[in-house]
Amino acid sequence: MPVPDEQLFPHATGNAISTVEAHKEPQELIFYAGWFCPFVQRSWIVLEEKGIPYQYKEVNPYKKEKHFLDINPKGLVPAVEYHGKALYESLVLCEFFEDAYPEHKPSILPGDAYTKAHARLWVDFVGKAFVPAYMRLIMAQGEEKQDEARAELYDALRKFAAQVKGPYFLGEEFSLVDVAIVPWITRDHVPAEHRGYSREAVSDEWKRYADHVEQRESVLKTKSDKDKYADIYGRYLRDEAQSEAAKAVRAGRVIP
Ligand SMILES: N[C@@H](CCC(=O)N[C@@H](CS)C(=O)NCC(=O)O)C(=O)O
Repeated sequence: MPVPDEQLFPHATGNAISTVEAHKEPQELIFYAGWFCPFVQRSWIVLEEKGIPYQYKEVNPYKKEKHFLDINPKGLVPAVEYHGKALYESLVLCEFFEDAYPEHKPSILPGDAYTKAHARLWVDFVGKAFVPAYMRLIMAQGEEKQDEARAELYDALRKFAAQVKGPYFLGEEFSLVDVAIVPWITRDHVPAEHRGYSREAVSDEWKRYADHVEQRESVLKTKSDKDKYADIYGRYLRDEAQSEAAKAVRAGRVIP
């Protein structure tokens, strides 16, 4: 039986349409993407930042088609084929683009070893503390659980915001830390409309950072229409989503 998540709007909308249109031609790097996916948006932002030639291919990862499973056995977008070889995991892909295309600037990781390690610590924080807290909030049912989840999310965001040098996480340069978190900022109208979240309630630092980073050109170029995201998030808000991430959050497991 098809899972409800399979019923996806089939293609990007808004600004992201022209970006998809500009990347139809075959290239040695094929980017398997889902227009709706925040993890995809991370890798997509890096491709756009660096002007790397790539071919965009839309995939519905909930269908678990054989060709896609051959590329990513986890059946998740994003994934790439590079010279016929497969890779996946959004942050691994971001670092791969950095390493495989050194002549394509800007760099998303600083050259200095300490600052690079510091950036990776906060990318790790985004994955382990922020993303699960964000998902728990949108999936929480009932006022009490929602208040608890919102407090947990605010706590994570305040810790993050306290480290922001401004205007980007590391200062003047846009980096992997910004890439790791910005797709969820782009989508935060969902908790704002349905879970009592607001940027100002987190902190002034957070609001200033979020308002700035969401205006980055690569972020705008990979963004679809707000109402299309809202359709997908409806399943999370009703706690009906059957994605691997939703199942993991429900079971208290690490998000795959
Ligand atoms: N850890 C993965 C997560 C990717 C992910 O969960 N992608 C979702 C779409 S946003 C997916 O493909 N879901 C299909 C499913 O859950 O069956 C990454 O960072 O790339």
